[in-house]
Amino acid sequence: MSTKTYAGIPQKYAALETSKIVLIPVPYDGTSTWQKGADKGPEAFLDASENMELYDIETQTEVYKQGVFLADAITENSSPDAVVSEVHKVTKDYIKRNKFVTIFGGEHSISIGTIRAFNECFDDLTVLHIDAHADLRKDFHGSTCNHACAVYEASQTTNLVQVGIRSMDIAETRVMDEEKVFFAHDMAKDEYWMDKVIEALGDNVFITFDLDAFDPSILPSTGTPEPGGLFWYETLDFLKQVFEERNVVGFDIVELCPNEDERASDFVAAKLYYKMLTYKFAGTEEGDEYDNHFTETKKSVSKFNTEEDEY
Ligand SMILES: [Mn+2]
Repeated sequence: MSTKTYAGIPQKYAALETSKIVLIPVPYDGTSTWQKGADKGPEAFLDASENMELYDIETQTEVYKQGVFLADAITENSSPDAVVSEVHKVTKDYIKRNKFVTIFGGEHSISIGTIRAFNECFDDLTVLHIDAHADLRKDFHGSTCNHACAVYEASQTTNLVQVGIRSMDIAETRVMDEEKVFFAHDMAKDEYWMDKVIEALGDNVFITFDLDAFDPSILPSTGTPEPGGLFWYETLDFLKQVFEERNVVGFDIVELCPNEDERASDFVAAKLYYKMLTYKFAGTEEGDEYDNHFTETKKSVSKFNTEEDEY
């Protein structure tokens, strides 16, 4: 059995039983259309994480001491549908073990599986989708499990809020709920965009973070870079607010497409992941129990059937 741990943390913080956090790597790149290589993302991310300092200056915490279990990578790659269903199954299994579940891709199609799992386990889920691309196509190149379709299902089954968008097809305007979309060109001129996004979020929030949301000047190594993206400190300010003001139930980070000649992107991804864990657990003592409050049978129809609630 491999003794590799997340970020090289000591084994005592890396056991499944005692870890509050689970990290599932999904090295999959079957449907990307431009630069290939997102299948190498998890390995580059884990390498960078091992070379990262684990004390967070901002919060004066060491979040790895909450326990981070590095799950076996999901290596299914026989078809986009098979990957999505495996990701869905594994993610849901760990949610049901009462863990804070995080997933590192891989290309964005894997999020169809992660979102489905979280949506089945948490009531009235909001999906906070941070991305350069709208990803709202119902199908693409003959599959509903393509990276260009990453949040179509979420748009139909959850409260989908999209942030950083600056590239889409005109057909996607028919699916898009413009009141819940924050376009990059508007955000650049609106000093209140963070408050407006947070207002649009329900209590339970799953974050799907496509790294191409970042400006290519700070993260060039991604499959489909787009100019005009997010910068580091505004991203952290925003995420910190989301974690403080809402119940973030889990997250995924996708689309790191590593380049041997440019390793800074790997470190941006590693640090982003660690910062998100830090914000989640900043107020939690090491010895505190963690309860993710998943619900076995989701009352997904409750908002359309409120009669029972009235009695
Ligand atoms: Mn994208």
